[in-house]
Amino acid sequence: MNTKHSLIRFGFATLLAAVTLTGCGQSGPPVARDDLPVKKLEITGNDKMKFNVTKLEAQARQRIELTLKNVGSMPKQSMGHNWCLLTLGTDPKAFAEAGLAAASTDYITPDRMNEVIAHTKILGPGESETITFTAPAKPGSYPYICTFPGHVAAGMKGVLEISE
Ligand SMILES: [Cu+2]
Repeated sequence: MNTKHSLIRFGFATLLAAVTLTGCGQSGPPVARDDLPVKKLEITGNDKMKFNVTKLEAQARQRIELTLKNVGSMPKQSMGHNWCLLTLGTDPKAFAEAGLAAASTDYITPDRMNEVIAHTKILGPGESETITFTAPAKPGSYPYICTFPGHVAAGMKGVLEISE
């Protein structure tokens, strides 16, 4: 056994893994821009199955700190809310319908997690959650929805506008 060679081989394999993980392809998360301030976004959901804002804005690759608060008073089992940001071109209605039975994963089917950029968990009345993520690198109108059954159909959705 040649120790030196296996060490080199190990080093090379590690390098390869690192390159793969940091993502040279499109599937990896975008690298956050350090020259921009963190964008703080706040949004609420209510008992009428509505978000208080239907349009949010951020810049490409900007760090985002988003807080969702459920300002309603109805029980979580019948009126829970989350905030789920979808990839460009994902159909919100079809996405929500695919997750109807996925209660244990916040009504997001694991089959379609590749279409989710970021999401909070389902929140009950008075609860809030803050998530941080990096805005997509590609400008465009990214749909966001509440995945609780029936809420997209009732209009609980909006758009995150990503500019250059
Ligand atoms: Cu909802």
